[in-house]
Amino acid sequence: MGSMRTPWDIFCNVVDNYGDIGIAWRLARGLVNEHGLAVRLWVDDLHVFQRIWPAIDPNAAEQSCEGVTVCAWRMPFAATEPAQVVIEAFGCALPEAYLTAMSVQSPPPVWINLEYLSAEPWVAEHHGLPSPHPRLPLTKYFFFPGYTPDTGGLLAEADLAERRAAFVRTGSPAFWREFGLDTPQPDELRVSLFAYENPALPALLDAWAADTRPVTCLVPEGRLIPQLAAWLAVSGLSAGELHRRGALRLHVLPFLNQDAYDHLLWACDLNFVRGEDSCVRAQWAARPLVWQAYPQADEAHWDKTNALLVHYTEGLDAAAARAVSGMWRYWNGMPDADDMAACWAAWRAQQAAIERHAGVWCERLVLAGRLTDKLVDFAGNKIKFRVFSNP
Ligand code: TRH
Repeated sequence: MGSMRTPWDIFCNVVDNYGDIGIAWRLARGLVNEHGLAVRLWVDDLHVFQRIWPAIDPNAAEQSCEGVTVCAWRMPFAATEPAQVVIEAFGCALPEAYLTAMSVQSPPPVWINLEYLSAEPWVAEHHGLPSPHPRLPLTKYFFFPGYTPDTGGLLAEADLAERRAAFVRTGSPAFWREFGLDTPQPDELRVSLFAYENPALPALLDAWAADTRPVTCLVPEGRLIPQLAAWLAVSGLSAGELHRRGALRLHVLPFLNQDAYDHLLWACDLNFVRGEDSCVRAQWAARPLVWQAYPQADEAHWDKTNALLVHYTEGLDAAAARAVSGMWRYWNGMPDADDMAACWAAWRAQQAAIERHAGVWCERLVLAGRLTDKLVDFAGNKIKFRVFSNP
């Protein structure tokens, strides 16, 4: 065990969609860029990774990308010396061989399970709790991201606000041109739409088509395409296509890399986002958003939606708060939501207040703290404690 140890290993099992790898990749980049750490990122599906970061070679067993060592997580897992800090993203279950190797190290690595983000109040109580392994002399700690200072905070680069401000000042005309679009007309609303299949979609598109002002909707290629094609009554849709229905112009964009997707969020007036990472990025964009929570069988996502709504609408006047909640609730299929035409009309009536609030909210989010800093501190404290308890 005398060789150099890679300081951090992150394990990511792509369950579905892009959130697992989206978050693991953002975290890995942050640890390298901002904390100068050596990071190995183990990913079991490099094809999905390549969608959000096209420089990734899906066939490479090991590659260096943006200063991160990206390793294909293949089974059986080759003998590997564990890192000092091991991040298990979303309870992905580390390979047995790697766990065994961790257990014979002295002192053992700091083992952290990075959990899903939720605004629910129980998160703060569970953040940082230890869980001893039932067999091996190892302890896993639960690290919960969250919206309050007593949680693990939110992923954000240190220069995010600065980069966004620079883009907003000068960058959006070039961004629009890249996709063959002009800069928006003064009365035009530009909306990005990233969502799971959603029974509420046709009613939303109807509301936009019937709007009194132009609405341009930008949809990166993905799961919504069949539903959009059905609404447009066309046989299929691909990137680059433009369709008009009433006040609505609908553009299909290629799926963007993770950084370009940020630009889309910064350039739009309203962003429909989903899951976890795009939702947080839309909040950092300081623009109004409508969130579709990752659907769960027992409707647990309604609790998550309501919990974030409670936080998010704090400080908004009653009519604007109702307008935001109305859209979010309808979009998440909640049973007591108003119909979409009424929700959209209410949102439009409150648009200015909702826009102002998005900026205030973004400033408030800073108080939760940055997840990378908090994770590095958390791991550092465990390492210190370990040194003192195992001299
Ligand atoms: O893809 P998602 O639905 O991921 C989900 C959630 O994380 C959910 O909580 C989890 O349980 C499930 O996966 C398994 O949504 P999310 O979290 O917003 O992740 C999308 C990622 O894709 C995000 O990092 C942004 C990125 N993205 C691009 O890079 N380019 C694009 O064009 C778009 C639309 C997204």
